[in-house]
Amino acid sequence: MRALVVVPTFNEVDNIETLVRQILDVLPDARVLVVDDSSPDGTAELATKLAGELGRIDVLSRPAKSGLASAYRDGFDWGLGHGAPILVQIDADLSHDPSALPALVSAVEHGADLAIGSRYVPGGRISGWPFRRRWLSRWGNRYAAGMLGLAVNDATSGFRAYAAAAVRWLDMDSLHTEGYGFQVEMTHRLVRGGGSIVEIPITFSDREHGESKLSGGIVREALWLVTRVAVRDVFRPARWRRPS
Ligand SMILES: Nc1nc2c(ncn2[C@@H]2O[C@H](COP(=O)(O)OP(=O)(O)OP(=O)(O)O)[C@@H](O)[C@H]2O)c(=O)[nH]1
Ligand SMILES: [Mg+2]
Repeated sequence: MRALVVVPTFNEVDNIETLVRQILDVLPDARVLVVDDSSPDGTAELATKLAGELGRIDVLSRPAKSGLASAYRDGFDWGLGHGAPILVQIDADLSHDPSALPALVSAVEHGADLAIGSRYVPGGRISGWPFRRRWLSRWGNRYAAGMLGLAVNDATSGFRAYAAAAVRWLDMDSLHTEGYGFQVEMTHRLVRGGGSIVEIPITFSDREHGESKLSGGIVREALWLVTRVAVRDVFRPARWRRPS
């Protein structure tokens, strides 16, 4: 297996088939793991049917909606247990175009600990978001990068690929955030611990089917995390270190 692409889902029945077909197409030697939290719309049943039809797909069904970070934690654990050398994150809502996957995976194969699909590097784009959402994301990212000293343009992006070794030393069991603040938390740990990051430009498209799970609580959680961690950094040395 070249890479494991982990797809967290909650009510993505209108998106999952298009997505997994595209992933399997662009990465002929990768596998897909759908991590579904008992979606009432039958996402897991459809994914299981696709697994039988297409192969290279597994489904991890969890009993209740438990948040994005824990879905990735469980998905990555599964991947490490099955010998995946690279672990990829992608949203199921078709916001992340699978055609960028080979570039992300290749960046890790060429030595990056983390490759981020970035909206905010030259060549990156956002399609379909209203001004308010763009503004929040852009300035949220500037705030996080400034406060945490990250030379990263899109630390909140959920389209990314990690080297398996990096996932191990980043210790996802001790994360403090559940929403997309966890993307920032992982990025920060990786930078502080001496890991390397490459940003690959992507076009992000707003979802067309299904409902967004983004809430004010998730935004507040992320802002609070950034502020708290920035203060803590002043007093405490890095706890996660890249093994040399
Ligand atoms: N397994 C699982 N997946 C989740 C959970 N919350 C969100 N997801 C999935 O995570 C991905 C991102 O969620 P979205 O609702 O698109 O949230 P978002 O991308 O932050 O917000 P939008 O930009 O408005 O779409 C999607 O594939 C969701 O189905 C959860 O609690 N459990
Ligand atoms: Mg989305």
